[in-house]
Amino acid sequence: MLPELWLPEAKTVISVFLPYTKEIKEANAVDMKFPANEWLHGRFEGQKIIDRLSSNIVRVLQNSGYKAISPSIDKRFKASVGTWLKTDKKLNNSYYYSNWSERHVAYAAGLGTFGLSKGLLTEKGITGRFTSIITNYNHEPTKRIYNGIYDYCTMCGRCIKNCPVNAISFEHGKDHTKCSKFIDYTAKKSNPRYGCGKCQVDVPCENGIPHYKKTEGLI
Ligand code: B12
Ligand code: SF4
Ligand code: SF4
Repeated sequence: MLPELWLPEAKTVISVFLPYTKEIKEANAVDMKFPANEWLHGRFEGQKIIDRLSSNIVRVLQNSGYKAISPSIDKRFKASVGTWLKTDKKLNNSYYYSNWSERHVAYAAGLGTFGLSKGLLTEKGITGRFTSIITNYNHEPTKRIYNGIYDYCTMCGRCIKNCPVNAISFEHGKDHTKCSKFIDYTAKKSNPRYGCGKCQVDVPCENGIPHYKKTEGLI
C-alpha cells in the first residue's frame, strides 16, 4: 500500500530507526546457536515500546493539527511469514511479505541501504528495529546520499558465517524459509518470545556503515 492509500492527504513519511543497546548486542554475540534472553526481550517487549513510541508521535502530530497514522499499529497492517504454507512444497521467498515494508520506507527516506543479510544498514548500524509514520505535515525530505540498494554493504560475508541455519549465501542472498523456521523453533523454546538476529551481531556493520567515512563520502 502506498502512503496515500494509508492516508489520502499524505505528504511526508517519517522513518525511525531504534538501534539495540550495547548490552543486547553483546549478549547475542556470546554464541551463534540460540538468541540471548536480552535479544528476545528486545524483540518482544522492545516492540511494545516501539508501538507506544509510534502512537505518541502520531498523537503529537495530531495535537498540532495534522493528520497522522503509523502503518505497523494500524488495523489494516498485514504481514505474512509464510506459516500457513509451511507444508507447501512451492513455498518460496515470495510468500514472505507485508503491505508496508519498513525497510523500503527507510531506504527511500535516506536512512540506509540493504545488506547481504537483507537487513537495512544505517549510520547507526544494522542492529535495531524500525517504525514509520505517514502524515500530512510537510517536512523537507532528508537527502539520500546513496545510489544502489547495497551501497553500504561490503559483502564481507560475516553474516553468512554467523547464521545458525545457513540461511544466507553469496549465491542466493537470504532464504526466508530457513530463517523463519529457526525463528519458529525459538518461539517454541522461549514462548511467548522469539527472534534470532545472529546475522546482525559481531559483524562489521553492527554499529555503523563499514566502509563509509562521513567526512570522505563513499570509498
Ligand atoms: C515478514 C518479516 C520477516 C520474515 C521474512 C520476510 C522478509 N521479506 O524479510 C522473517 C520471519 C523470516 C523475518 C526474520 C527476521 N526479521 Co523481520 N520482518 C518481517 C516484516 C514484518 C515484513 C517484511 C516485508 O515487508 N517484506 C516485504 C518485502 C517486499 O519487503 P522487504 O522484505 O522489506 O524488502 C526486500 C525486497 O523488496 C528486496 N528488494 C529487491 N529489489 C529491491 C529494490 C529496491 C529499490 C528495494 C528498496 C528493495 C528491493 O530487498 C529486500 C530484502 O529482502 C518486517 C516489518 C515490516 N513491516 O517491514 C520485519 C523486519 C524486516 N524484520 C526485522 C528483523 C530485525 C528480523 C530478524 C532479525 C528477527 C529478529 N528480530 O530477531 C530476522 C532476520 C532478518 C534478516 N536477516 O533480514 C526488522 C529489520 C531491521 C533491519 N535492520 O533491517 C524489520 C524491518 C522489523 C522492524 N520493525 O524493524 N522477518
Ligand atoms: S556482515 Fe558484511 S556482508 Fe553481511 S550485511 Fe554486514 S557488511 Fe554486508
Ligand atoms: S538469517 Fe535468520 S536465522 Fe540466519 S542469523 Fe539472521 S535472523 Fe538468524
